[in-house]
Amino acid sequence: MSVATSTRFLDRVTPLINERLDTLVPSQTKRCPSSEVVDAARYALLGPGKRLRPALALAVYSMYLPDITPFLDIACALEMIHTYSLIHDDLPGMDNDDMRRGRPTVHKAYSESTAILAGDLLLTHAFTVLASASYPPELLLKIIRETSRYCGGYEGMIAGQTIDMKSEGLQLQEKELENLHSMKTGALIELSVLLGAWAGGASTQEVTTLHQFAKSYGLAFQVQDDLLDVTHPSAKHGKSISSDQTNDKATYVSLLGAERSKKKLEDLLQHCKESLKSLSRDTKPLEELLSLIGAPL
Ligand code: GRG
Repeated sequence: MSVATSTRFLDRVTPLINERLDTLVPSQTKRCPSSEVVDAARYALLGPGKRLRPALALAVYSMYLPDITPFLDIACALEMIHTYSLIHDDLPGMDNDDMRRGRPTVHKAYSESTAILAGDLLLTHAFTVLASASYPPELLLKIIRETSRYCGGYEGMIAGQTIDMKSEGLQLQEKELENLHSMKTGALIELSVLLGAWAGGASTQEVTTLHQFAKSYGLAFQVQDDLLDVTHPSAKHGKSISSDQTNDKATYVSLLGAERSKKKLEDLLQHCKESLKSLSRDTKPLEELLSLIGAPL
């Protein structure tokens, strides 16, 4: 399955990702009849997300190998992990959000205990999917180890979420905010790019350049998210008030103000473009995914 045609990259890969997610997380198996937790996991996973993380992984991979078939399950595992983080982030004990992806959050549509288990299901099942991919054992081991590390509680997404929760009501310095976001939101974005690069066979230098791109992309994504929270809260949460303000979160907008945050966003996007220019590859799919966060606010 090659994705090198003229339509938009995201439009080409989204149906492939959605179809595969539906198969990888079935509503029932031979040994396991349908259950509410599985239904809840599928409700969250198959909802209308942008599929940004698998698309990033596939965009990087396809710069090296045009047939994305062997890598598709690994890209889908990233979406499963992302969806788990959203389900848990929305819980009353965390951000307490009622709406996600334009629909009631999982704990609202089902129950709190079902939402916790649905998130757990997606996280653990993602590792089953990764471990079942057809790659040489050494590469697979690296993919599994790094996925665990980037999502984990020491230097990954859980560590970022922990700092985020502890920082509510506090005014952070810019470096502290950057550290928080590079783990909470950035880690999974970096991981997506790195998995595409490793599985695609990028050189050490290309991996370094792509990692720099991913770091700036992840931060730009977060600055944009903070700006959207105040400029277009209903587009983001389906509510007319800022969720970050309600939860007393430290954000780029509260720290730098809207104008300096916009300038920071521009600088980060510029760095992303320069990183891509230095790769002698077809970077069009990545440029397209970059333009998703570069849209004027
Ligand atoms: C609960 C372990 C744990 C971690 C939660 C990533 C995260 C950590 C929470 C998400 C909270 C949040 C709204 C962060 C802002 C950036 C972000 C991840 C937005 C949602 O990502 P999109 O816009 O969502 O790619 P879709 O629905 O399109 O996939």
